[in-house]
Amino acid sequence: MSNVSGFAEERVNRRTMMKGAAGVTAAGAAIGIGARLNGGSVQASDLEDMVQSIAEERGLTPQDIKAALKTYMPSGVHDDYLLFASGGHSGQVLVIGVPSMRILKLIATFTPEPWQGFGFSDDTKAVLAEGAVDGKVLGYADTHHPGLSETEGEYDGEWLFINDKANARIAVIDLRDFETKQIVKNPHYISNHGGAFVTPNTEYIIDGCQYATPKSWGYAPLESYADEYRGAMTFWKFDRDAGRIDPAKSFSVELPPYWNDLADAGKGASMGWMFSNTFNTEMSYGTGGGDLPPVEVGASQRDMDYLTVINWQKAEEVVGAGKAEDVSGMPMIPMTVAVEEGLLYQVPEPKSPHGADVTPDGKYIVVSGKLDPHVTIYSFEKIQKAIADGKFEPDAYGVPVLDFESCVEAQVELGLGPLHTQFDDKGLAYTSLFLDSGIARWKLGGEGIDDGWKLIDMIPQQYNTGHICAAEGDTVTPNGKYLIGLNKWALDRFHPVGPLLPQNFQLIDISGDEMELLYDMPIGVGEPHYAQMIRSDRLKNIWDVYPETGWDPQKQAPSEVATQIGKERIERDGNNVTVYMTSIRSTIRPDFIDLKQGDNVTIHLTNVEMAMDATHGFAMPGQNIQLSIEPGETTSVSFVVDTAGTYPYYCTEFCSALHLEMMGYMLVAPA
Ligand code: RUQ
Ligand code: CUA
Repeated sequence: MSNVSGFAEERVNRRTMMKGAAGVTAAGAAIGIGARLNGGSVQASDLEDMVQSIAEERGLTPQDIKAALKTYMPSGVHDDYLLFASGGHSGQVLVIGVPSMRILKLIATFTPEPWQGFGFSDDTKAVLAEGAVDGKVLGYADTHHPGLSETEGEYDGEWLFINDKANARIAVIDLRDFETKQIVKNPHYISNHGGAFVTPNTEYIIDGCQYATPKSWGYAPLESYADEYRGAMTFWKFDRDAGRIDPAKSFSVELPPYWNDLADAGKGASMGWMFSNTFNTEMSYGTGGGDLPPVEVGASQRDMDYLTVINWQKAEEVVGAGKAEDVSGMPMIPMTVAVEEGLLYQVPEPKSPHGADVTPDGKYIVVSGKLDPHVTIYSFEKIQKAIADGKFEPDAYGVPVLDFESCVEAQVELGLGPLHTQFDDKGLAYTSLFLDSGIARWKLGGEGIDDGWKLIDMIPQQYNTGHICAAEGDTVTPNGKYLIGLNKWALDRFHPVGPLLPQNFQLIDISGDEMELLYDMPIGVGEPHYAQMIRSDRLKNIWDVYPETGWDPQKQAPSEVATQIGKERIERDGNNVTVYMTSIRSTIRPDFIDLKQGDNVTIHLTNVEMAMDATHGFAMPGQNIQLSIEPGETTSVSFVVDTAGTYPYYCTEFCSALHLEMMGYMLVAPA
C-alpha cells in the first residue's frame, strides 16, 4: 500500500506543480488532491469488498478489472506515451494518450478545421493553398502514415510528418505548438503511399509513388503504359532549422511503372539505404475499356513481385554531381543513371507484398505478402553480397533483379493476410494478420539465436487488423510494453451508430508472456491506417503559450503586424481597410468597424494575454471566418465585404464571466 501511495504522491506533486506553473489556484487543487489521497488509503479488505461489489454489479471478470487498472489514469495524471495516429479521410492527426486512450487533440492537417481556425486565417489558408493540385485547393486527404522526426534512429519529439495518399502530399507539423506548418505537393506523381517515413536523422522524408502515371501525371493513353508510365521514389529534404521541407534540395529516383507500397528507411547496418514494396509488376492497368483482366486479377498473375532497394546516400551524391534531370522543377534521377550508378536494385518478393519493416538493428527487412501466409525476411548483408557477386538479371527496364535465394534469410508462416510488422525490446516481432483478424507474435533470429524465426502466439483482434503500432516500435530502441492494433470496421464492439462503422484501436499489453487485450477505442473520424507511439517525456519542447505577445506561428517569430494594447486602430486607404485588433478578457478592440460595401478588409488580431488558458476565438458571421488566437498569437484574416449589413463579431471561446460581452459590431453601409 505504502508503495502505491508513494507513487501516487509523486504523480500528484507533478500535477500540483503544473497547476502552480499555470497560475491557477494551486492551493485549491491541493485541497482536492488531499481529499482524494485520504479517500484512497483504504484497508486491503475494504478494497477487496469494494472491487467485488463493483465487479458483481457490472459483471466484470478478473481480466476486465486488471485491464481497467492498467489503463485508468486518475484525473490530472498524464499518460506515459503519446500516440500520433492518422485521422484517415478527415485529413487530420489524432493525438491520443496511452495507456488511457484518451483523445487529447485532433491536429488540423490537410483540411480546414474551425476550432483551430485552420484554413480560415490567411496563413493557414496559404498552407492549404501550397497543397493545391492543378491549381485546386483540396478539402480532403487520405492520410495514412505519420512519421515522427528521428535523431540517430530514435524519436526526438520535434516534428511530425504525414502523407496524403490520394494526392501525393506530405504535411509538416511542428511539435512545439502541434500545428501544421507546411504541405508539399509532389511534382512527379499524383498518388503516393510509401510515406511519410524518415531516415535515421530526418535527413529525408521518403515518399513513394503508388499508382503509376506518365511523369507529373500528364496525359498518355493506357496502351502506352509500359513506355510512358513511370513510378518514382521521392526523397524530401528536411531543413530542421527552417522547420520546413526544402523542395529545392529534394529529388526523386525514376522507377519502372510498378506500384510502390509501404517503405522503410535502413538504419544501423543498413544506414543510407531504403526499402519499398513494389507490386503490380505485371503492369496491369485494368480492362482499359477492352477485354483485358481487371486490375485485381491482372496485378496478381505473377508469383513474385519486388522489394525495391535504393541507396539514397548514393542518390544524393548523384544529384549533387548534376546527373539528375529536371522534371517539373524538381530533380529526378533517370532509371538508366540509377542503374549505372548502382543505387537501384530489386529483389523478388512473394505475391502482392504490402508492409516492409526494417528490424531495430537494421540487419533485416521483414516483408509481408497479402496473399502469402508467410513473412519473408531479407538479410541486408546478403543483399549486399548478391550485388557484389553480380547475382542479378535485368528486368524489362534494365533494373537489376537480385537472386531471391541469395537474399532471403528466413520465412515464417504466421497466418492469413500478414501486413505490417513492429518490434519490441525483447527481440520479438509482431505482425498484423488482416484476414485472420489477429496479431502474431514471433521471435527474430540471426547470429547467436538458435530458436529464432519462429511463431510464438497470436492474439485475436476485432476486426481486420491493418497496421499495428508498438511503443517506439519503429526506432532503434523499441520499448515493448504496449502494442495497438489499428483495426478496420468494428462490427459489434460498440453501440450501433448507423451503417458507417467506426474503426477500432485495441490496446494490448505486450510486457508479459501472454499478450493481454486492455482497451477498445472507437475512432470516429476516418480510417487511420497508421500511428506512431512516443514516450511522452521525449516531447520536451512543447509550448504552453507562444514565446511572446505578437507571435507569428507560421514563421515562429515575432509578427510584423502585432498590435499592442492601446495601439488598436483602423487604417483606410481607398477601399482597403486594415484593422489592428487585440483581444484580452473580456474585450475585443476595436469594438466597432465602419465599412462600405466593396471594401477589402484585413484584420490583424493579437491575443495580448500570456496566461496558459487565455485562448480567444473570433467569429465573423456571414463571412466564413472563425479564428483561434492562442495566448501571444497574432493572426490575420482578409476578406471582401460584398453585402451591406450589420455583423456582430465575437469571441468563440467561453473565456471569462463576461465572455458573451466580448464582441463588437462590423457595419457595412450600402455602396
Ligand atoms: S497502409 S492498413 Cu497505408 Cu497498410 Cu493502410
Ligand atoms: Cu475571449 Cu470569450
